[in-house]
Parts: sequence; C-alpha cells; structure tokens
Amino acid sequence: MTTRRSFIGASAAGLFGAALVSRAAAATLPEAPVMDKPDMAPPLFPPNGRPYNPVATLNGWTLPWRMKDGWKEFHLIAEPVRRQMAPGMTANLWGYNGQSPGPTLECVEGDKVRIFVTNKLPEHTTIHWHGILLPNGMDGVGGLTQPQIPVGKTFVYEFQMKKSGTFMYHPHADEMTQMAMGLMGFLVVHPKDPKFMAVDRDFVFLMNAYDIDPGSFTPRVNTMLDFNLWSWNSRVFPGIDPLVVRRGDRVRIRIGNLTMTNHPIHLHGYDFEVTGTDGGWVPKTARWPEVTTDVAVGQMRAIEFTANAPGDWAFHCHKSHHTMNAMGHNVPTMIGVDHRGVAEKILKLVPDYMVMGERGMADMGEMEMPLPDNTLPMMTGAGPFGAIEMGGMFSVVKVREGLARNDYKDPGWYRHPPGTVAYALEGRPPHAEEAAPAPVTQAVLRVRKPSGHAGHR
Ligand SMILES: [Cu+2]
Repeated sequence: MTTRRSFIGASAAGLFGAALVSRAAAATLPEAPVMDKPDMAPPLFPPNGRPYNPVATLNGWTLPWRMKDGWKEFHLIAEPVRRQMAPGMTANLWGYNGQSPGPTLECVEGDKVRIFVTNKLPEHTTIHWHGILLPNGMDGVGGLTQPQIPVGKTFVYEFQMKKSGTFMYHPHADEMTQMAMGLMGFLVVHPKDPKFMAVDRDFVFLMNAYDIDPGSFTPRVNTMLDFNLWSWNSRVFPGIDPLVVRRGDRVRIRIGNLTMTNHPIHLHGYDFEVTGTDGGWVPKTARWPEVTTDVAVGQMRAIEFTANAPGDWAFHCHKSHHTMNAMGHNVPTMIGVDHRGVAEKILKLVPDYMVMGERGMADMGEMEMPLPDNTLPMMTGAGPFGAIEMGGMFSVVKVREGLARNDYKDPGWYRHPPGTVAYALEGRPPHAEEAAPAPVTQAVLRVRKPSGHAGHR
C-alpha cells in the first residue's frame, strides 16, 4: 500500500472546485491509499471506533479511514488500473485506489460515514451504495438523485449506517461500460454487538466477468453474455487466493454478483447455511442446509459453516464453463472422431497444428501449446496429483489443524492420512474388464415411424 500525499497536497491547493467538495469543506481530504499488490492484505483491525472482527478480502484489501468530528471519512478515487488476473495475464481495467475491485469498506452499525469520491476516469461517474438504507440524495443514481461526478471532481456522500450486513458499491453512471471495466467494491457493516453473528474467519469477494480477446488487455464492454473470463475480485484460477481456515473455526464467506448471469456457488466437503443476503441477516428458523447456493445478478449471499473436516476442498461456480479461462466456443466437438490421417496431412501444411479433443478435452489441462502473449490456458493449475484442469471461478478452502488465529498464509497442499485417498486397483481386474475404452456398441434401434392415421381410432 502506498500513499498519495503529493496528490492530496495538490487537491488542497485547489485542484477540485470547493463547491463540489461540499460543506464537509475538506480543508484537507482524507488520504486515499492505493494498493498495487494482487495478494490478499491481512484483515485491517479497526484502530479506532467500535471494535469488530474484520473481513478478509480475497486478492484485496480494506480501505483505511480517518475519524473526524465523529465521522468515519474514506476517500475513494475512481481511475484506470492495471490488474493482474492471474500470473501471465494483466488487464487494463477501471477500479478504485489502484485496484479492481476497489478496496472493501468496513464500518459498524450506527457509524456516520463520509465518503469522498474523486473521479480520475476519462468520463463522469457516480457511486451507488447497494443495499444501504440512506437518504435518497445519497443513493448515487446519476441524473436521478445527483448530477454525475465530472472528470477531475470530488463529490461527498454522507449517511449513517442503520443496520449491519453485506453490501457493495458500484457506479450508476454509464453502468454497462463502467461495470464491464471492473468498477465495483465490497461494503461490510459490522454489528454493533461484536458477539452478534460472530465468526472466526469472514471472507468477502465480488464475482465479475470480462471479455478480453486472447493477446489483448482491454475488455470488450459491449459483450452481453459471452464473457471469456469469469472472475472473483477480477482474478481467475489459479490466481485466486485460497480460503485458509483453521480447523474448528466458524467460517463465513460473503459473495456478491455483479456479472450478467447467475452463479451457483458450490462448496465440497461441507454443508452450509445462507445466513445473510443484501437485505439483511436470515433468521435461524428460515435457514436450510445447502451445498450449492445460487447467487443471482445484483445479489449477495453470506454462507456459514463450521470447519470441522480438514482438507483441500474445492470451492467453485458450478457452471462448468465458468471454471475455464478464455476459450473459443466455435471449436467443433471431436470426441470419437479418428483424425489421425487428416492430422498428418494438415501438419505438412501447418507445422504447429494440434489435434484437440479427440479423447475429450483433458489434454488441454496438460498442454504446453504456445499461447499468444497475455493469455491464460483454458484449463490449468497444478495440484499434488497432477493437472487440476480448471480456470475462472475456482478456488480451494484449505482447512488445517492448529493455525494461528489470523494466519491466512497458504499452508501448501493437504497431507492426507494414510488410506484416505482414492486408489488404483492393482493387478488384473477380477473380471474380463480391460483398461481399453469400451467399444461403442453398434446396435441400432429401429423405430417404426407412424405413417397415416390407421392406428388411431
Ligand atoms: Cu458461474
């Protein structure tokens, strides 16, 4: 994290119109720290105000604030950023304070917050505070509840947090473009009573999606459905932080969806309950067990479980196309097609030609094919047993014995107790089953098609 003292200094000297900085009359604006590292920053324990257990933002961080006359003051700067989506690929996005998504904002039920928003984008913007109960004029809908924030200007939002819960922020100005470019962030309001809904580990992330042509850097902003990078906090597997958990911890994962489609989020090895939405906490009597919860567009879900089963548990979107990185959708299915002869002939013409998918697509996970610059393999990631063959919205919940209370460091791969891993059958199979793939049965079922109406009475 770095600071921008020099920039703030310039702002006080009159870079911004005083009228726009409003009656908060920022003789000095609060500092607007920036983040330039893609890894999860340690949770930020509140240095002042009411106490709470802070959240852990996957591949992200929490924005520090300052207290001024009883107000918590934050400073967000909307600006173009470069985001590494996974090692090997960087995107030109729009974000806040150096990163997309922007920093997580954390405060406490009852807090009075003042949020300065400086626009360093090439076009106007606003911020809408999704799910927050606030005065209409603070709702951030450009043209409807406020003029858009012009380029180079700072606006101030002021409201009191009426309830605790899981929320987000995003522009309500040229929304399609600005969200397709990655402008968004998480907002958590902690309960006044730290014992209410208390957990040991509280993870947050937003789901977003990009359409970035292989070899290029900037998302196509007009794409409606056919995105090729399905991301969590603008990161894709294997670039997404693991969710590191101490055995026995009560764990909450808060997920928000700002893509253009729903994502059924699935956790292996556990059942969990949805304990919160962007509307509020779910009463105990209204919860039911799940292993997958669908998060629709514009929704947030908080799920909770007690981490009593150690291991490396897959955690992912259950739409199988969303656990892949950029891929062409116009590749024909080649399963069962014997193209040995054809491949030889093509190789004479195109020396780099590679036949794909003859036996399925698993080859892709191990393939070391030359890729254009700034592109990720479609299926990738190396695990302790080989290629993981995933991409996109996939991570691992790593549950371990005896971690320190706030230790989120990657503990490496799980060491399975002897005799607890699926194993290959040794020796000759007891029956006549051979290792070769089963031949395709050639039996053809003849269907007598109806002709005329003779059979009908
Ligand atoms: Cu999905």
